[in-house]
Amino acid sequence: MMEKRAGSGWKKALAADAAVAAAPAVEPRIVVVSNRLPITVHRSSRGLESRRSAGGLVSALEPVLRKRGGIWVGWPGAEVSRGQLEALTASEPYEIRGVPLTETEVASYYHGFSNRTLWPLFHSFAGRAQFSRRDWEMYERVNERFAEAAIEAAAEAALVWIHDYHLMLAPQFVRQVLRGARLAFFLHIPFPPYDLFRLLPWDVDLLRGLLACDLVGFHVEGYARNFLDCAERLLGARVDWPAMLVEHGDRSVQVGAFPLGIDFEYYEAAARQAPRSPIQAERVVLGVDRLDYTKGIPERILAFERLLELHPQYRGKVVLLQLAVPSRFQVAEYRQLKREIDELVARVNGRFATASWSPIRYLYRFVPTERLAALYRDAEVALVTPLRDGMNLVAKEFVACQVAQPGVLILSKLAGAAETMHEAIQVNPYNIDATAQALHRALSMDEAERRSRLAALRRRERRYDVHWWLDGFLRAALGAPAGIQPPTDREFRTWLGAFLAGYHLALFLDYEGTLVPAAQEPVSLPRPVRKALEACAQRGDTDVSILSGRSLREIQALADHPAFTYTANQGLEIAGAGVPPFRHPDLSLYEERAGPLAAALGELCERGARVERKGATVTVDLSGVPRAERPRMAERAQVLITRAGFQARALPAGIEARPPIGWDKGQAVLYIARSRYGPTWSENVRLVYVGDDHTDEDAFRLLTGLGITFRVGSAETPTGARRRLPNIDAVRALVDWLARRPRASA
Ligand code: ADQ
Repeated sequence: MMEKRAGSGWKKALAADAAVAAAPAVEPRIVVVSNRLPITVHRSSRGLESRRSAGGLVSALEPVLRKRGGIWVGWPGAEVSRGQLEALTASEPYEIRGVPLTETEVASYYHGFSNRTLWPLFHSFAGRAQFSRRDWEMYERVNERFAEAAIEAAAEAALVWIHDYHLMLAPQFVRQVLRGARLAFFLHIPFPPYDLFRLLPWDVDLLRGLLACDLVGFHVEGYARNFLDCAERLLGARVDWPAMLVEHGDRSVQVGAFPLGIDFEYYEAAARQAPRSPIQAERVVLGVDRLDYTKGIPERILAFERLLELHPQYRGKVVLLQLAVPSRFQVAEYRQLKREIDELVARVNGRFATASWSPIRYLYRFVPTERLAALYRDAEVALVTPLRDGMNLVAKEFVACQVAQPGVLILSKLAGAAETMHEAIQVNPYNIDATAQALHRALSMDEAERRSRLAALRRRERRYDVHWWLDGFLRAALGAPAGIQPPTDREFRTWLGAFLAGYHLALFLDYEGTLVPAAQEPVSLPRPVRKALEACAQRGDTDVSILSGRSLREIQALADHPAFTYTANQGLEIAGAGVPPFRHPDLSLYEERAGPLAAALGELCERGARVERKGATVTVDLSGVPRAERPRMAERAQVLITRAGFQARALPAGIEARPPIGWDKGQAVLYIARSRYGPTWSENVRLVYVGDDHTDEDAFRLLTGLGITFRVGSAETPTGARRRLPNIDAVRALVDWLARRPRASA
């Protein structure tokens, strides 16, 4: 049967809460998306049954949905039909929608990528993380499925709010369909520092997944900063550190710390109403956790053993009561951990137990909230010592339930909760001796000190409860979206100042999409850009090269300046200041062939494709074609391209025909560098390259480590460039700064 929170206590808690929580007058309808639903469905001999799901995420979100209504989308835990799930959840005050998953999907996406890769890595257990391409691919597919369910539920919602590490790609899939939706994400576990995060082979994919949101929230500022640092260093994204904004393509994403609280009033009321617990007569040190290696249960048992060794006065008097709710039993490490704890408990009990006393009482089961509240209330010490924890709600639940004799909280420094719960006795859980000493200190602390510490902890948790958290998060998620800020001189200085100091600069700029808008009709260089480029060229320490897919004649006429060097036909033709003219010997042949090929490909235009010919290159743009038809049309185009003797290259939404010559924009840049500055050019020349499309990616790849590269435009497309610039205006600002930058001697 489904376990419910105590009805009357709950209603009372809600009524009291309504008086204190500063909720907005009109509460926006929200769609919550998480891996687990608040109930887990099981199939047993009696048929389908549902049980309340255990864990921090459900503890946090349940009161929120109960209060506001809305839709909760998630995996029910077993294969059930929509109708069956509706019947099982009919009494809930909000709608529940299931995302059905097969056993294979659960094995690979949930037990695999989520819990064998992300969970250990994000909790700083890099050695335990396994990296499997198959699991990753399943994670992608399942995230897409959650996104589809979210999209369906999002019709009238003000916000789609996606939760936790299982669904870090889902925002991107939702964004692809609902361009204008309000999307937010909250991570319930730590976000690791750059050095750990980049171990993940799919690091940038996850960043891009999250950056499809308007708001990305974390428990504490440290995690938010780690995330910004990764976005800046791995994606080359622009970060406004004081405002905690990160630019992603044409949007700014707000990042922030939103420390999660608990439903304080509810726990307090539950503790006041709960009957006497059987532990009231004993001195109890309490541990409450999901059975997880991050929770530090073995270390805690060892610390308790050490206490009994160092301070025999506690033998026969104090008990460690450890509750552990079963978790992720399908993952081998969790089964191994269970065995390890069983053995440890048996060993320590065997060592110290007497006929009337056992030092450790260990309950491996879910305990309903009313009973849990009584245990929290009657414990003398809560020993909350995770090795790493996003926040940890047990510490907070304990202080909320401490309504009788004041107890003491011992809290790991490595839990997010330690950032605010200053009055707890904080320990490093790996330091067994220090934890044993902390236990001694807690068990011998005088009442005045216990009372003052507890009062401060309770005051804070009462004030910053789950409703406060929700209001803050929703305000940020629904607030005005931050626009794109033009890059500042300070940023250019940070990115390029030291790199350029004392060197000659060879500046390479793509033309269409970088210096002028990409358009079908040729656009000549606007005056202000021309002036800035001229100013660069006149400095004497800077050479300007312009690159284009057009023919040499065309690009020379458009940019029109004798001081510039020109690279045309995607690098196959080079001419202009300072370099011997270059024309690839096969260019004419392919220019001739490109005309008929473009005409042949033109047939596809009837079905919505767009064919564009630039010199010897022909591009088929399929973005106007319905998604389902694209593969067939691309295949057809590929046949024509190959038959014409060209090389076909897949584009994100199309296909390109290019001469089958191992020469591209990157080769052209190196040709210019070598012929203009000699073979040892890198000793005194720095390369900066700015481009906006896939042909520039060849240059980005080749110039990695040799120069600084910028990709212009939406950050949703992957890039090999070192940094990104949001738009053409930002390119102009960069060129302006380069023209004004301090000289080497300055
Ligand atoms: P968890 O890792 O699940 O949550 P935590 O925050 O401590 O960790 O929440 C555990 C929840 O499960 C608590 O509400 C607790 O009462 C309950 N619980 C534990 N053992 C139980 C038992 N034996 N019987 C019944 N209930 C039990 C993740 C992150 C945390 C983060 C939360 C919320 O790992 O760091 O605080 O999400 O964001």
